[in-house]
Amino acid sequence: MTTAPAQEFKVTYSAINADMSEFHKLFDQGLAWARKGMGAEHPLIIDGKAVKGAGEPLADVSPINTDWLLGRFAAASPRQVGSAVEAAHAAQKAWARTPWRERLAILRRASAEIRRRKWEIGAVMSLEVGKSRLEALGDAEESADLIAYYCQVFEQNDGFARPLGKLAPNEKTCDVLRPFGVFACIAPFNFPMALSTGMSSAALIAGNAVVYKPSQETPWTGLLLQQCYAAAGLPSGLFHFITGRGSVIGDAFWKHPKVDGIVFTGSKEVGLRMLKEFSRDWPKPALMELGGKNPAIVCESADLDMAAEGVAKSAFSLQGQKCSACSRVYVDRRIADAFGAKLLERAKAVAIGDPTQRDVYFGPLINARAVKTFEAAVESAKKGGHVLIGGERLRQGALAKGHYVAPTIVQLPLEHELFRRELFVPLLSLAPVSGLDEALSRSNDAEYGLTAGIFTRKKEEIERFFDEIEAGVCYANRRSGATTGAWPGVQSFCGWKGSGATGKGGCGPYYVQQFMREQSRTVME
Ligand code: UN1
Repeated sequence: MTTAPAQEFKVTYSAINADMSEFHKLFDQGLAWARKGMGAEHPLIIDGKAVKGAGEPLADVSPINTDWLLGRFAAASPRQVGSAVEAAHAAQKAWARTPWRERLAILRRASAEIRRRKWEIGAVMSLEVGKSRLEALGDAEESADLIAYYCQVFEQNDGFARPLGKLAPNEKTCDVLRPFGVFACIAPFNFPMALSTGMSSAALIAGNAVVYKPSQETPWTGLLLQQCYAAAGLPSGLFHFITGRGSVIGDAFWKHPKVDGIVFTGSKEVGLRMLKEFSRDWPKPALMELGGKNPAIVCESADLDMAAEGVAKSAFSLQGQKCSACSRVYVDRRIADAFGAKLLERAKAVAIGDPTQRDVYFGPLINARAVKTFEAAVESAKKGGHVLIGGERLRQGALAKGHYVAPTIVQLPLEHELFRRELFVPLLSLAPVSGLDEALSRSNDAEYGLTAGIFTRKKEEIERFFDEIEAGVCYANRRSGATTGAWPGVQSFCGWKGSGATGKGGCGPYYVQQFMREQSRTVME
């Protein structure tokens, strides 16, 4: 372990309150550590034990340069998933009985361990996902804060036990929230640490056990989370690390009868199928965050520099591969040219390259399939609209080794299909509109409702936006990100409509409760 930071400072996705030379020094150390660990073989971890996989191991390859083999990860069989579920089921009862303050103490140690190792975790994510240094550190830091915040919520609610009323003088009732049992936790590639940590820690704090599957693209980051839980002293039956091919174990993961709940972040298509098939015998909880098609609205009175900066950051950070990414912008016709020019300047200035290097902002897409999606979307944009900037795959020099495409802005007619389809690539669709009325109705004309942003100097327009926009995470005049960058305890990350299942979001004050069911306990004295 190399990287206990000399000083404590906090890195979010867009801001750093410390001297960047110290930041880069520590990141370089993390990177050196990660590079040394490349190419290793990794087993499954079931019940605290290393277990060999059943099939050909998965090759974990960097999207920056596909010659870089990051590691080989065991491929589990459905039977091995079943044994993890059984072990989780057996261990969970004792965990549920453990006093909640003891559970919180263990999880808080896990949060501290993530913070202690954040430079290593960030470096692995940079290699594995293609995140810039700031994005990678932000993800690691958010993970530590997520646990800290959920513990705080649990404490503020006194462990979710409270007295209720009485109908007779000798009647006494206590209302408690209690865990469901075993949660299947299925995580995506884009925030492989924060989303895995947020989903699993909330389940654990609430007293559940977790069977965890990281994305096929990011098993190494998932393994680091398992190590942080183990180092914190989490009993081994409570968190099982299962890697494998989605096509082989995907369904085994949540269809096992002893899985009591699902927590999932991923595509709407997969999420909807799970929701329909999961509650076969009786209704079971399924917490889901399912992507977005997030609009930004730029009004006539907006500060156009601020708007261009906020929109560009949310469209192009992490190469547009965020559920929260800004993928459509509706701009008042009267200022459309001026705004468009400023936005194009920002897109032109994006520093593209190997994102593990300092000062690179924009790395590769996650895989070849994402590049295909990008290329097909550009072709679609050319039918009816036009490409203002970008549109091509990048192959110059070292970029040819990875999955690189250019930051892209297209202008489209309002009816174009690209205003509706989630792409998860750095392609921003823009259209002029007649004013706020049209911008709001176009924004809401979507199956998704995750994040949204507005830029205006008029207070009444901000209020109207908040009242009428159909989205769970709303921002006004946010230079650091028009639609991205929610933080634990600051912005609840709630998907409306096709973006979420429960109407309560991660990062927020109503999240951890969803991993529990209510029991009222009445005693006649
Ligand atoms: C996601 O976009 O997939 O708000 C998760 C944000 C980050 C990530 C959210 N906290 O942009």
